[in-house]
This record gives sequence, structure tokens and C-alpha cells, in this order.
Amino acid sequence: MAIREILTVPDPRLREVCKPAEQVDGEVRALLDDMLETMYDAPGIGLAAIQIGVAKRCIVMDIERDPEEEGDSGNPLFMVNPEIIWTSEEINEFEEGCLSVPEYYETVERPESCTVRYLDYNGKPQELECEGMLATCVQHEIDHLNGALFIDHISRLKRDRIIRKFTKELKLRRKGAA
Ligand code: GNR
Ligand code: NI
Repeated sequence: MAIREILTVPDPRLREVCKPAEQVDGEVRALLDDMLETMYDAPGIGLAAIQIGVAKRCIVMDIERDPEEEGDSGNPLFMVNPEIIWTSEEINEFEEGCLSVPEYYETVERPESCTVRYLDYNGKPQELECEGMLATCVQHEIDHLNGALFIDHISRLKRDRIIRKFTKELKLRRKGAA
């Protein structure tokens, strides 16, 4: 396993539409392992493969692990080719953040519950009903697979402002390195 670098906005790879994995083989499992380690290290509650530069439809999540608790194994979820097959009418507001948009938090509205169909770590088809924070997280991660970010759900004014801030910081860093 290895901790990989997490891409941040405005990296254009975060806007790619990711490709399905053909099967859950050793290579995909190695990717999932790296993603989990990277997510725990960050720390975060979810991670999509494209956030470490791999354009495959793979996500990992753990909303139970306490990052303060050394060695807490939590409850990791691995999903390959996840698809949302049902969403509730009921909408939830949640303060979201993203490891690819560091230190920015904003309220996002999404369906309160959803059902997701996916292949698990062993390639077995599964369906999971999600609600609350898990429902928010899984929708946030599947957005990543389609090149979408949580800031796409907020006002254009706020989105443009945050993208401009990150673009400016990137230019300054590049200048500093030259
Ligand atoms: O760590 C994360 N926390 C979080 C909080 C509210 C809603 C979504 C998330 S996901 C985020 C990690 C991340 O960027 N996953 O793509
Ligand atoms: Ni994210």
C-alpha cells in the first residue's frame, strides 16, 4: 500500500469522466488499498480514484473511523462501478468539504437517502441503502467519477470565486518554484 498525492482544483483531471473497471482484479484491489490508505492519511471520509489521478470508477469511504483513534480500523467501504439506482424525494442539507478543494466548506442540498449498486472488493455485486452522512458522501464520490465537484452544487458566484482563489495560488506556487 502507498499514500498517493491528492489532486486539487483547478487540475483538469478532476473534470474527467472516469471509465468503468472491466473486472475487480489484483490491480483494481491494489488501487483500492492505496486509496484507503491515502484517505485515512488525509484524513477524509471518502475518496474517488480520480483524486489520485486514476480515471477509473472506484471509490472508498469510511464514515465510522475516528482519525484521532490510533489503529481504529473503522468500517471501510469499497465500491467499483457504483450506480445510484434510487434517490429519496426528501432533501438534506449538509456542510460539505473536499480533499480536492482544501479548507473550503459550503452547504449542499442532496437527496437525504439513496440506494447504490456496485461491485465490492471481491467483485461481488451489492446493493446498499444509504442515508444521512453516508448518502451525502456516496453522492459526493460518484459526482467525482463524472467530473463533478461539490462546488458545482453551490452558486456560480461562490464557485467562480473559489476557483479563482485556487488558480491564483497555483500560479504563485509555480512562480516561486521557477
Ligand atoms: O473527507 C470528506 N468529507 C466530506 C464531508 C462532507 C461531505 C463530503 C465529504 S467527502 C470528503 C473527502 C472527499 O473529498 N471525497 O471526495
Ligand atoms: Ni471530494
